[in-house]
Amino acid sequence: MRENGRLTRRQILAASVAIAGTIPFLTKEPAAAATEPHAAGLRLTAGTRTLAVNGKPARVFGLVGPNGNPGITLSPGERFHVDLVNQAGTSTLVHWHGQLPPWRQDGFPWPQTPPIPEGETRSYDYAPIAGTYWMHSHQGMQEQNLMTAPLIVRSAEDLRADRQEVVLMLHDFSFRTPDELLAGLTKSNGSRSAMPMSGMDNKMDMGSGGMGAMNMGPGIAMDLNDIDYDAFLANDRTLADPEVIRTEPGGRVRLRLINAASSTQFWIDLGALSGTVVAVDGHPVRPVRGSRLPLAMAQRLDVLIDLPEKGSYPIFAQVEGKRARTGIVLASSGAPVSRLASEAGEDAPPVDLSLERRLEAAAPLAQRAPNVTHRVILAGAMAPYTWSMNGEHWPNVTPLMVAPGQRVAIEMVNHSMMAHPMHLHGHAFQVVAINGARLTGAVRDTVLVPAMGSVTIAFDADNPGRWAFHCHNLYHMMTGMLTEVRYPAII
Ligand SMILES: [Cu+2]
Repeated sequence: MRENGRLTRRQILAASVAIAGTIPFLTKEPAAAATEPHAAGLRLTAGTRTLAVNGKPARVFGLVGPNGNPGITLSPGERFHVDLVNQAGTSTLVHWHGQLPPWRQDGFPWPQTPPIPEGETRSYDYAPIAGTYWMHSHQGMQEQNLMTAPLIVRSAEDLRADRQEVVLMLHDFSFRTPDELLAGLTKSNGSRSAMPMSGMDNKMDMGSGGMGAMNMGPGIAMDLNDIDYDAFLANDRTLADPEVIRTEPGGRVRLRLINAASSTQFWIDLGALSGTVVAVDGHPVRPVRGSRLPLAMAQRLDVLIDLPEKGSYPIFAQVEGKRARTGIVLASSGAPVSRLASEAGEDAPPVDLSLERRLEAAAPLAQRAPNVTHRVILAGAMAPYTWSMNGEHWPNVTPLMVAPGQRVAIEMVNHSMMAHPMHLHGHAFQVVAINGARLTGAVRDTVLVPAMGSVTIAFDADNPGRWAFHCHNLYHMMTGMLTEVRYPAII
């Protein structure tokens, strides 16, 4: 079939079913559960699957829930009671991004919580927090190979609102392996013009526009897009063959956007529509209207959209610094869906904090001075390609110590020419300062620290354990930009 050139998505997916006999994920009976102390939870299977990307088959990982769909959706009040079955053909461990479980259930490979061997099952049981979350492997570079899925926890309010829920998960995709991509980034130690990746041509002239208070002067370049990807996916599909979601004329939609890309930030472009941002990273904010919304790696946005009477409406996600875009289409029944160009008319600007500055938590932290403030310098460069926190590279790091009951502030100061989406496990933090200017910002789990900028977050230390704190650009994380937030007396 490959000799015939590009295949249709349908042909590729049909072929993948035809060869299912060779795919353990589709054929093997579940291994006996190694740890099943009580009633079975929802079954979540880590496995592999085939996508059609640019007319070619692509073998990737996947996380399939009890109804055969990616990930898990929980009803209001339902516990996160899940049996994770590893049929991925290798050991794995899955992190419930943004959720606040006891630390041993967080899915980070600490010595105390090793990965799950192939064929085994591990059970999880905790009270989830409502909102738009996601799950991804935290083992090796499986996340880069799309071991990611939505984790949606619906609230009673969601049910009452009676809105059509649409999940849009974004990915960056390469036919090269993550190992090849990482090797390409790290092998160069010369000038950036010697770098093998074409992504290097995406330096943006910051000039005097856009970055406001940073005042870096004209001609100073900011680095975007470490990797030149082959495709950008929205719900596993490109804009050449987008998912079309049928809506009612005049329908009311809650769009749950998840940036699950490894190394790409997007501008969400609602096209002819406008929306109201009501939550970020699962946590409610005071409503903010908008039609172009920045979305850093690992972040989520909940956007309410009231559709016009009838028609078809693309929802685009455009890559920062590029014209490339992906997306889905919301179309009322019978409305024709026209072909969409995979490139916008011009490059998107760098993803920035323009939205972050406007956000206010619906439920802010109580007013309180921090008991401890940690200052963390984010540093690194494209050549040599290494990234650090306070000059240290994972795993050779000094934990940031916090104690139960403390109000903790972390001031992140970016000494590099690249923005870093910083994610703290096990805690929801509030954004309390941007470039030194105080604000009562959003409560969330991932915040972008712009090139040469600073962001301060605050949280209450209420979840004792060992917690990863890292850049969610996965190639930055893999080359050192990860540390630990740790409580005393954890063994
Ligand atoms: Cu980073």
